[in-house]
Amino acid sequence: MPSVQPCFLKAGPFVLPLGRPLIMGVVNVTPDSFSDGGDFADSASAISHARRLVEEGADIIDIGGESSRPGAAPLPLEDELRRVLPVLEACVPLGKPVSVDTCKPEVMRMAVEAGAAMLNDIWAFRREGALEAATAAATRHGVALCLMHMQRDPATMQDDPHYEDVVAEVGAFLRQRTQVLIDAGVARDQLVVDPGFGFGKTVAHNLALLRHLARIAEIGMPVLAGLSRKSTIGHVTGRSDPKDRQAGSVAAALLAAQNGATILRVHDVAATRDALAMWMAVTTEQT
Ligand code: HH2
Repeated sequence: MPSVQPCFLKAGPFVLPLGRPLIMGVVNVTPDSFSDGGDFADSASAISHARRLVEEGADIIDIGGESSRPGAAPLPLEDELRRVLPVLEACVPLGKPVSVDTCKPEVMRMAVEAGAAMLNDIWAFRREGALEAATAAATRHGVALCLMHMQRDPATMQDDPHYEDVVAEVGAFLRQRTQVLIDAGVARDQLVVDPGFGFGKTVAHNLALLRHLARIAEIGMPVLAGLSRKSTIGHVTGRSDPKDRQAGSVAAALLAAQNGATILRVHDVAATRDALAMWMAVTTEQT
């Protein structure tokens, strides 16, 4: 696979230039997310939160109805649809690409019908029926697909995760999964890879992945980095409440951008946007 970074990402009707890192704002329509569980659990508050994130500068909105925190209980299909669809329908007219964070093929299909421009799957489309649903979404509707690495499953992933070489193993997994999608007919410029910070990884694994993110970018697909408010930031900063991790999260987002990430999945859009603006002003040669 080529290691040059793509210049744009196709996501439904959108063509997103990747000349600067894009900000993906998180909207968790959940009572139990580790980062903001319960804050936006009803449709009305989730919709107004999404509007606010767009005003603050989000380039993409990512709606999730099921928490993936370690040990989270699986959510029945009907409940996930009831949480996600009304928020998605209200967000599509905001004019930004809307991503849906799901591993269920039925949710993928209905999300695409309702106007989702991207599907984000922490299982990298490995659950039964997901590959078919994602391939159809990409080839028939032009939807972008984000494939994330996770060791084991949310229930057990943090039970003593182990790698010989975390960067090499995560990279090999993402190369293999993107090839599966390409072989199924998905265009390269609709694919995004994600090392899955916090998903079956210790603090040391997460820091190694952040330090060597450029090796993941060598796959030749846009890299999405989701470090926002995660426990590694709590560990490094000593902040036990995820909502107190904004400064650490912004620093981690900048480091990810510096090391090759082109989509930053964050809760704190305004702060991330300002930090990125400073970083871009210094690193983009203008005079
Ligand atoms: N992290 C979370 C959820 N979805 N998707 C991708 N592609 N990458 C990530 O790092 C990622 C993700 C977990 O964060 P959050 O949504 O805030 O929490 P929860 O899963 O508890 O709702």
